[in-house]
Amino acid sequence: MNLQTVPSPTAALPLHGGPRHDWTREEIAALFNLPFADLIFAAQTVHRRNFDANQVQVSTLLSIKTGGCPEDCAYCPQSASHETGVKATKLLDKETVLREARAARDAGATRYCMGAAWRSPKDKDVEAVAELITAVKDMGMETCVTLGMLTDGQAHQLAEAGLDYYNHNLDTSPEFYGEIITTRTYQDRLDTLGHVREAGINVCCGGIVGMGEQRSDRVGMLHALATLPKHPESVPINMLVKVEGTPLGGAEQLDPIEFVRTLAVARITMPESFVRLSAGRETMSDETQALCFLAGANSIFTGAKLLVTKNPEADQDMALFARLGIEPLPL
Ligand code: SAM
Ligand code: DTB
Ligand code: SF4
Repeated sequence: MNLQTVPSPTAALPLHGGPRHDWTREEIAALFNLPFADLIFAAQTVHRRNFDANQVQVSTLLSIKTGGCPEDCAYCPQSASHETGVKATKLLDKETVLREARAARDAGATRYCMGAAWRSPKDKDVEAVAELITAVKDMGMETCVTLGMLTDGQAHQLAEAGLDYYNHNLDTSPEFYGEIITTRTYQDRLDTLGHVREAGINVCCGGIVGMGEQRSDRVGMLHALATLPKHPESVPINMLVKVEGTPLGGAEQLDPIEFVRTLAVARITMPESFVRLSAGRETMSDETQALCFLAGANSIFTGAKLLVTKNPEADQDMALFARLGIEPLPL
C-alpha cells in the first residue's frame, strides 16, 4: 500500500487557534471508531503539543463528610437510598483534615481534594469548609472540594477562601442521566458549574463509565464536556467502582480498551485540560494504566482510599511511575 494514500489520523486535528468548543457528536463518535493505534497516535500527538508526556499530576482525596446523602445516584455507596454499610458521619474536624493532608503532601500529592456527601451545602457548612481550604492552602497544597450543588454566593465564598478547583461531574450523557439519578437534573449540574466558573474557580468536571451505558452515551458525555463555553481545567474519567448494595453493584465490566479509548477521546477533544485517570484503578492492571497514560491521561488520585472505596497505595503508584519513567508534576 502506498503510505501517501493512507489518511492520517491527525489530519483533522487543529494545529492552531486553541481548543475547539464546536465538536459535533459525529466527530466525537468518529474518533471513538478509529483503529486503536490511530486513536492513540492522535491522542499522543495532541498530548505532546500541550503537555510534558512524562509528567502526571498527583491528587489525594479525603471524605470530609461521609454517607447519608439524600441523592439517589445509582453508582454511589454514600447514598442513603442504598444499603452499602457505609456509616454516615458529621463533618471532620480541622485537626484530622490537616493531619491527613500533611500525610498526603509528604507522600507526594500536590492537590488535596475534599469530598462531602451533600446534595448541597448549608451556608454554615460552606463557612466550615472555607476554613479547611485556607488551612490546607497554608500547608502549600492546591485545594479542591466537591460538596454538591452550589449557589452563586456560596461559589464566591469558596473563591474568597482561595479554593483552586471545584469538582462537580456531569457523570454521563444527558439522555442516560435519568437512568442513574432522579433527584437532581443535568441542568442543575450545569447551573452549579456556571456558578463555579463565574466565581473564578477552576472547574473539575468529568464522569463515570461502565454504568451499563452505550458507547453513544460516552460520546454524549464527552460532547457535553467539550462543548462547554470553557473546557474544565480538570476532567476526571472514573471507571465505575462496583459497590455491593448499590443498583450498579452487579453492572457488567466495561472492556478496559474502551475505557482507554474514552480517555484518548477526552484528551483529543479537550487538549489543554488535565485528564484524570480517576476511580477504578484498584482493579486495573498496570498494563491498562500504562495505556491510559499513553492515551493522554495526566493526573491520578493516590492514597489508599478514594472517598470510601479502595485505591492503590501511594508506593505502588510510585513504583509504576518509576517503571514508566513518569515524574509527578511539581507545583
Ligand atoms: N456529593 C457530591 C456530588 O455528587 O457532587 C460530591 C461527592 S461525589 C461522591 C463525586 C463524584 O464521585 C460523583 O459525581 C461521581 O462521578 C464519582 N463517584 C461516586 N461514586 C462512584 C463510584 N462508585 N465509581 C466511580 N465514581 C464514583
Ligand atoms: C471524581 O470524579 N472522582 C472522585 C472525586 N471526583 C470526588 C470520587 C470517586 C469516588 C469513588 C467511589 C468512592 O470511594 O466513594
Ligand atoms: Fe450524594 Fe454525591 Fe453520592 Fe450522589 S454522588 S449520592 S450526590 S455523595
